[in-house]
Amino acid sequence: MSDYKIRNKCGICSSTDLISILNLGKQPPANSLIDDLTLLSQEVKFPLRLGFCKNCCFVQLLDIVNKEFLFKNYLYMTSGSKPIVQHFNKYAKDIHDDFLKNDNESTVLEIGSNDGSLLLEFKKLGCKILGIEPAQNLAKLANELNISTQNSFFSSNVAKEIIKSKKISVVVANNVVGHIEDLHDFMNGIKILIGNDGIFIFEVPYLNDLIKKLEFDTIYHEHLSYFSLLPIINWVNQYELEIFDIKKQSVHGGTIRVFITKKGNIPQKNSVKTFLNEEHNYGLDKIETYEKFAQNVLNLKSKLLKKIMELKSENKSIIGYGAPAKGNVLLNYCNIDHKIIDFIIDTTPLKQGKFTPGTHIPIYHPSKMENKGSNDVSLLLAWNYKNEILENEKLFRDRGGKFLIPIPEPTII
Ligand code: DWN
Repeated sequence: MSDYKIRNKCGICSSTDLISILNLGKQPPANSLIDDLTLLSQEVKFPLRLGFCKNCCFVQLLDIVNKEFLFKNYLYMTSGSKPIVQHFNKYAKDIHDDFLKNDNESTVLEIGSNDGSLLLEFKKLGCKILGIEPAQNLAKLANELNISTQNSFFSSNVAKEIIKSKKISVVVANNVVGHIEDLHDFMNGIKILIGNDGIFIFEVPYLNDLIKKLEFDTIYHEHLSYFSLLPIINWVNQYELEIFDIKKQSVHGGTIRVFITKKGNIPQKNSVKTFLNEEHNYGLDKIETYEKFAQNVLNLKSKLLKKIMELKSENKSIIGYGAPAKGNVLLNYCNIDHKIIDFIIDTTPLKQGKFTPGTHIPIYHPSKMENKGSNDVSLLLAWNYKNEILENEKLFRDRGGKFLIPIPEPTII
């Protein structure tokens, strides 16, 4: 099968009335870090265009890269970012308190369980757990940590096999649903797993935040879907399921935690209507909102490049802080490469010693930055952890080091 194809119909309503709203050019897959610069001839790039369905308002990629290519060996590790591990600790406690307190029999299943960071928190609370993780390297790591993990992609057939031997009370999927190509087989599988009284809880980046805060770098080939409530309601209703609650989270630039169950099983909270009203008021159902967003992204790009050129003219040394997937989208879209950025530091062992895709910037352990200071600027590629990182890098800043925050407005602090 080819590594890439063009979407010709909406992933939720199957309409062909799709239009392109933002074109980020040809980009390498955002997590396809390079081991060896002598192999650049093997580097691949694919078109990266965001589309809008005029029938159901679902925002989705128009260019689909084969999931085997993207996820079979995966370098993003949840445990690489302490703030996310802390977020998952609270997440597990909240779900346990609200839905699992008196249930020691059934199982918490996580789809896209990565290195098992969240399931470990449920295990500490006494829950039975099972992970489904397609990346061989991560599934192996989780099983070595005694987090029971099945190494496969999720599908309705996988769901049918699981319920033969397990009662599932809660299914969670964090920053995964946006990665799913066949949303209908996925939701059919969810319906099979949760039955009449189970619940499905998923967390995804919120389209409202992406548009309002110009988080264009979170648009990459792994993220096929960009969710607002309106299309989600259309999607789950097709499976006699419904949203009974929705909660805003601050991680990853702003996410929503969506709670789903069988229609009529749990009374719907007011939160659903509140979110729907806000989306309508902001215009997430209008093409003009996205046309303005695309123009704002172009303006941001020129402002960022202007700031960087000013710093280079002052002979400042610029380093990259964090090697997130989104960082590679920003660097490639703005053509900021190894000739501008000296190196990048990142806490994830799997990323250290590699190079960024398309821009070929070397990635090192954070210790590489230890003696940086007065003539140095850190381009904060992991801007979603700004507060934690500014706190952790007090020494760098006390030595006169500056941070350039690229999103939502290029700012030096
Ligand atoms: O959807 C996805 C999101 C949730 O996670 C995945 N498709 C891929 C991934 O996206 P990302 O790579 O943009 O996620 P993060 O968590 O924003 O990546 C942060 C990067 O920065 C990690 O590689 C860890 C690193 N980091 C660091 O070097 N120093 C993080 C922190 C907090 C730090 O202090």
